[in-house]
Amino acid sequence: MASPIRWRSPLRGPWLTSVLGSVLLVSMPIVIVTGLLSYVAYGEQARPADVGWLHLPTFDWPTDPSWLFRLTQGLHVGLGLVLMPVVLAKLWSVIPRLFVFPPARSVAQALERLTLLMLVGGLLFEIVTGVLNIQYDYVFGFSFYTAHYYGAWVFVVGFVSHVALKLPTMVRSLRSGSLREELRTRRADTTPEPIDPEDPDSLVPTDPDAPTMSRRGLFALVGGGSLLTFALTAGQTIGGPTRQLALLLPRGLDSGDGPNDFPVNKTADAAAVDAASTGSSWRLSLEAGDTTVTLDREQLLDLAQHTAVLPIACVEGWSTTQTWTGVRLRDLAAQVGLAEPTGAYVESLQEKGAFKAADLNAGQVTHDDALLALQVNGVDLSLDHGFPARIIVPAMPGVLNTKWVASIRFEGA
Ligand SMILES: Nc1nc2c(c(=O)[nH]1)N[C@H]1C(S)=C(S)[C@@H](COP(=O)(O)O)O[C@H]1N2
Ligand SMILES: [Mo]
Repeated sequence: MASPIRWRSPLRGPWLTSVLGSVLLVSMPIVIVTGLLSYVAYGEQARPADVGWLHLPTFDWPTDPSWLFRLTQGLHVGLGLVLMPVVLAKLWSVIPRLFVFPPARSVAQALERLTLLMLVGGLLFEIVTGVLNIQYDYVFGFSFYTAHYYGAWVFVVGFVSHVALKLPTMVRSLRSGSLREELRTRRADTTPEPIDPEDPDSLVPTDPDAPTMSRRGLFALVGGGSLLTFALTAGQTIGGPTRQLALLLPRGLDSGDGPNDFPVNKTADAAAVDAASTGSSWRLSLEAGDTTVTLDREQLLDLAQHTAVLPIACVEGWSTTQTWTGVRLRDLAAQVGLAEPTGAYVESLQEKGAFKAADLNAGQVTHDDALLALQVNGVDLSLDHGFPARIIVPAMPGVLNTKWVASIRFEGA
């Protein structure tokens, strides 16, 4: 197969591609599975409305352990970001293939190239939409959830076919070299991989240039890139002074004062929730069937208070663990005569925006630590963190922990 461009890097070859590929083979399934779990955790409302048979069988997202979503979503976003340098290196290693002419010589090969298009196109699309979502830049004119979900399936089909087609080659190529030896080889001693007579499409250049770096140097560059990405993102989860380093996850750099000093996703200003509607005229409306009970904040504080240490874990990958105090959702259901609520629909004072309401499942309403929080870290919630009252439930995606709650409608008999 002829390429119009002469690719001459002596580092390129099936062994190098396979080493990079094996890293992705192990790690990408984690990104895929945790992403699909996020789809389950979000519940009915965030699911793309019309996905036909692409609907996965779902289950009620559990409430134990309380760090479950923190872990799955942290892995999804964290690993997704950290793998970007590996993906780029892998693409670089196979780039001559992109320019081969004619693009396909047989039907089988045309199909193979179609799966490659799905693999690379799907992955780049997922990276771009994912990163833009983290940056809070909804520049695209479509729903992030729908797009990222469809894109995921395109990528998964490409990924699975690619692995099925290339696994034997990968295993054979990995055996053709030794990582340990390559890690000891300096630039001056770096030589091209042997050309495999049985593989005319080999990535090894026929007229290689002199090396400008060793393979060890290339691995260090890629690993360094991943480490840098990690350093620029992990602070959002670790917290403390490292938070200021999390430049790639800018959300939540905005935070409050004193005990309320932890990341704010959307400020009261941004949600157009004003101090007047949250002041002394605020009432919480509790509903079940035809029963409605209205309570003010004093009355809520007179009910049994419960304290729990729980994380907020946002879909964007950041998380923060705080000590919350308030009324158990179970006790609020009892106020409207429901001993065993099977779910709840929570609405906020916010009039516009995607996150102004949320559906909770049975476990999320009845858990001992499922709260309508009035306080955090021993003081009243700040307006930005949801004063006068907010939902906080173990293991629930951040987005469902509605702030500035106005009403809760309980379901159940
Ligand atoms: N009413 C309302 N509640 C909301 C949101 C919102 O935009 N409006 N954002 C949600 C999201 S996406 C997250 S991650 C958490 C963040 O809570 P915090 O801002 O107190 O950290 O609040 C959730 N509750
Ligand atoms: Mo969030």
